[in-house]
Amino acid sequence: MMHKAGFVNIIGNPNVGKSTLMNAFIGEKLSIITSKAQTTRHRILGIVNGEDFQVILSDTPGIIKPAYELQESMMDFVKSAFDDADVLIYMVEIGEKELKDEAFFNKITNSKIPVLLLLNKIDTSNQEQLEEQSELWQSKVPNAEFFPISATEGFNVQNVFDRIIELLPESPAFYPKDQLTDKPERFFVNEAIREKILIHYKKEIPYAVEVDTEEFFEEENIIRMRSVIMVERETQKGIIIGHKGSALKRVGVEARKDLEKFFGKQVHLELYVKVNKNWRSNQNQLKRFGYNQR
Ligand SMILES: Nc1nc2c(ncn2[C@@H]2O[C@H](COP(=O)(O)OP(=O)(O)OP(=O)(O)O)[C@@H](O)[C@H]2O)c(=O)[nH]1
Ligand SMILES: [Mg+2]
Repeated sequence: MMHKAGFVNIIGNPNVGKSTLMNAFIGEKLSIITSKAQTTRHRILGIVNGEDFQVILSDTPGIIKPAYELQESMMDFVKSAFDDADVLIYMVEIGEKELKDEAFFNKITNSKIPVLLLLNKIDTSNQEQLEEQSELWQSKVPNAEFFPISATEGFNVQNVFDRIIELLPESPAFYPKDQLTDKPERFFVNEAIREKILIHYKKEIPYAVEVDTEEFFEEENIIRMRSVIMVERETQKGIIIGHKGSALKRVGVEARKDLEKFFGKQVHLELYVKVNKNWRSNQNQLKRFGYNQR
């Protein structure tokens, strides 16, 4: 029996639905999803295994012009996604006009590997807009195969997946067949907490936050976790905690519910908040949090 395997890397502007698509392929909430841009900060592998295939998907941060070290490192993850791709998924959304970063855009249009151009969120458009946008994007990326999709509604998602399998090279599996991701359990704890922070706090707060899970201890009937929420300034610490700790409590309760679903087990989650001055611009801190590969 022929076995196919390879890397399928999803790139595009912030907030277009890259993580939503990856989760749809996996059938699990592996990547966090919010309505805010820059939700994803890492390159996250999601592996779909079949008897005769292994699709290794990469969810990546949305493409931006980096303004500080953290964002530089986020864009390094995007660059790395070009290096090992067997199939590139370039995702755009209804209403989007362009990819602002010209260098990345040229890489896509000059790509030697197959590119699938996905126009997402078509559930939000009418027929006329859909036709106009389809034409626009096909002419911008003529080397790509085009699919209008809705990642939330599942429209065309299976067809894209079938095409991916066709395009994959013949190869043995790269990872054990029961493996779902490359990230450790603690990573998903950090992300669940960060998602609630993205949802509940305004302006710069979510972007100044990093989460580090210091303890992850699995007992027979419960997993005990302790995580620290890091902010850049003292004032941000107060905002995260909120009046009598109410805001922090909400984050804890909601993250715990998600984590119980994710791990299929009861979870005890302890949260505390710490100031870590300017961690976003500090190479050593970034390395510690798994960002800087430079
Ligand atoms: N209407 C509609 N909304 C969608 C669709 N796909 C994703 N969304 C929404 O778009 C928002 C962003 O989705 P994400 O999956 O987080 O987008 P992303 O590209 O991973 O974003 P970053 O990680 O910030 O780059 C969320 O509110 C999703 O629910 C879709 O097909 N239709
Ligand atoms: Mg994302």
